[in-house]
Amino acid sequence: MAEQSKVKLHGMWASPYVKRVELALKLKGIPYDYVEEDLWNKSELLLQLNPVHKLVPVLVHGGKPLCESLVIIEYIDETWPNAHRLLPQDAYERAKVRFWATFLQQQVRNITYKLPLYMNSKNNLGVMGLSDGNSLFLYDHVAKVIRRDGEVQEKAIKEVHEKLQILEQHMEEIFPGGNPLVEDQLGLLDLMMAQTMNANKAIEEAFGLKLIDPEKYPLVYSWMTSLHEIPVVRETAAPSHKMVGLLHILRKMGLMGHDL
Ligand SMILES: N[C@@H](CCC(=O)N[C@@H](CS)C(=O)NCC(=O)O)C(=O)O
Repeated sequence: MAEQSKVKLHGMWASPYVKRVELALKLKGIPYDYVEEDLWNKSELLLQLNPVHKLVPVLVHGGKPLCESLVIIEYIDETWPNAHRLLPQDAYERAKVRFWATFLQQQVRNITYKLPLYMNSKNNLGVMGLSDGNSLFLYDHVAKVIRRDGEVQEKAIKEVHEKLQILEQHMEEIFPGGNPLVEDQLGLLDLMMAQTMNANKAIEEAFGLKLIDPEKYPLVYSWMTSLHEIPVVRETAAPSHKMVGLLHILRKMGLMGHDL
């Protein structure tokens, strides 16, 4: 491939933000090279590519970097418009998708975890297959559910449910006429939620906690489960044994008081 059209994605294996971008590239059929970043010990290159936020994902197209997952996905959609549209063509529908994308984006915040501290005292990361010195990220409220006990955990569980309730109430507005949920019609909002069921399953396996209750949130649950069944989503998901291992470490660290 000519240098000016090469695509490179800098990411981290567990990052839901990176996974969205990977999905966009795969759905469009765009060949790309993947570079796994050590977020605890960030490379000079990553700092140069994303000097403002210093986060992954970073997409480099023809040598030019782009940061922020939603910005990157819109760029991908506009640069390769002929394959698999990710945003609606109609301006009003596109604005609505952006509204909900912003809502979903505002519900998440990355957390940075100083894994090496834990690794030095317990040295058990090899078992999980994690590289030395990675930082780890999860949805904010969910992270509190995992890493806390007692009242803080109860409050975090309540917050997760409030967010899910808002989504459930608006599902018909978000997907007027239903969401076909077939691979060739996945859109931006699907990409944003694509890893949620994977994380939900890992949380249930690790701690027996059911966060997305199918009875309380039938529409959201069915959206998440159908998404999770789509082959490209499954292929892109982080391996569940690694996710479960990661969750156990996050909880141990949280309970030991290693905080952000
Ligand atoms: N708003 C950013 C969030 C990206 C983000 O939080 N990336 C995390 C990985 S999940 C990261 O690079 N964290 C490194 C750090 O916090 O130092 C996006 O949508 O791309």
